[in-house]
Amino acid sequence: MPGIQYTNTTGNLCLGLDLSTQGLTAVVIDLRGSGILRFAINFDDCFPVYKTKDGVLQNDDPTVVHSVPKMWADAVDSMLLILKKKKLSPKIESISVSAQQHGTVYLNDTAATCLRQLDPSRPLASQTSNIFSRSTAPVWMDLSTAKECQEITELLGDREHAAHLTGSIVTARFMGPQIRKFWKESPDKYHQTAHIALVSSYITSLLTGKLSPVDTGDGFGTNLANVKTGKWSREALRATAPKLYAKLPRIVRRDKVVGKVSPYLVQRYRFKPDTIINIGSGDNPNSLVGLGMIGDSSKKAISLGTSDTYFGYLSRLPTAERSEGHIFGTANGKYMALNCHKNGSLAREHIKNRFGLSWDEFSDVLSRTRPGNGGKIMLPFFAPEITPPVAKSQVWRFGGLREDDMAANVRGVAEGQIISMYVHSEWIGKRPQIILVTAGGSQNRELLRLIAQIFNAGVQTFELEDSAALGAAIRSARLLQQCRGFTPSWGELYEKFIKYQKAEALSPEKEHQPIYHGPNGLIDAYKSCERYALEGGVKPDAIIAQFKEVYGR
Ligand code: XUL
Repeated sequence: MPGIQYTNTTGNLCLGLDLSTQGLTAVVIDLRGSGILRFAINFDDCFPVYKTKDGVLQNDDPTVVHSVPKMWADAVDSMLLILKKKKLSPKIESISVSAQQHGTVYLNDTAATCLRQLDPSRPLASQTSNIFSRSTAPVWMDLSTAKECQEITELLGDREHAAHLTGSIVTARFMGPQIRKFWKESPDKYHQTAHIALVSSYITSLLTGKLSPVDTGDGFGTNLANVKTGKWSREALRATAPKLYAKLPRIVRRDKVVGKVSPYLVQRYRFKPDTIINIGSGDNPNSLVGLGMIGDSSKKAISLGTSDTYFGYLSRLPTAERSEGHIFGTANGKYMALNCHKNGSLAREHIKNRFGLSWDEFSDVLSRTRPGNGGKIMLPFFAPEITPPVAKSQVWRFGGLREDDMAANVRGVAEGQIISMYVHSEWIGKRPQIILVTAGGSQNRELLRLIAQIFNAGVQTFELEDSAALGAAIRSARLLQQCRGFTPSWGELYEKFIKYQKAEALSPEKEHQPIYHGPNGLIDAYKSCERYALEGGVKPDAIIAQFKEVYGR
């Protein structure tokens, strides 16, 4: 990776581990800020035995999306063996886990003892394979709980109350509705479940050798916590499933040491016994740190990963009523607002593969096509969508966009996705002057140009695109220093560890602004298409015709 190197070998290393949908990434930083190291493992490539595609299991019902917690244990084992082989593990002083949010891992009553007594001569996955009361874990892409969402909403009163209490309307991929569905469908297995972890607390438990609490970064994305008190809400728990409180991890508001590495980590991978472990958190709250946004609500971020997310820091809870988006906790005990667009990189990839393009060719096509696409608009819901809510996959094409028109489909998917992000993020505070862009898609300069145009904002990218793993590593560094009696400010840490791309921030090109933002511009036309497709509104033909008239076909 350009610009990223590692120079220190003297110790005081801090590790961030990010278990995402498709793989596990480790970022190692040293306290002096003199270098960064990165390692990555891809699930499909490294563990074909689990038969995942893009990190998840195939299911006939596209709304059911699970992964395999045993595979994640295998990935942790492999990554820690890499760190041992590179002679880094004995120098690591502090570890934080980041993980894909919302996934739930169901453990039985042997889990606590098994984790405490792991045998260092044996791999992690094989000796933990009996700790699950459910062998698969529904992940954030699972949208199969529409019925349970409705039931919980009714039990809580209404959507507004649910959003006010828990930070989100009752949301299909969240822990609450997922648990309710499991309880309804498999009551025996539910009652055999002693502990329900989020992915971040499950991975943290593998490191500490004991069941770990969750932080509010991940714990608020559950529909089970009260976002005002930072505690589990008895009311939400009652509306979800019986005897639930005893099965949930403790919830903790800000970073704190939850344990030291287990004897298993010390003996198998050569960690020092006093290496501390921070509370784990979700990938988005970690990205917020890895992008330098704690305390700064003026900037907003877009992560172009498996999911696309748009998020910003909030010092206070928002009060306005809303029907989409989420509030999560942050490392400093405050809040962040987030929208998640599930089709993300998989939809872009679908179009890229459909026309046999490489990513460079995809970008090239984008650079050669005209902003506005001559009024050809795509709503690219290749899979069910989270924002806006779309229950059944369907790709909508308007303005004469033909399915076999390569150039117009490439621009159509990119413009459709970014305009959707723009339109649905209005509730997340003031429009920013700078948008920070991270994750895989941030390498694509043409996508960045499009973000600058559509958001009418400068766009900044980073040397390291793994902002979640970096954020976790920075949280480890801060906690370590805090334990040593000196807590650095977030700003000091950002200065040391966050490196902007040397290339200048992209600015919106003035001449293209009216095409998107002018009256009857592409954003207005897109809104009409969405209203027509998803809400039964009037056909968008007239507004598209006007667009073509003014801005060209
Ligand atoms: C956020 C969300 C996704 C996952 C992906 O609410 O569902 O961004 O965290 O890893």
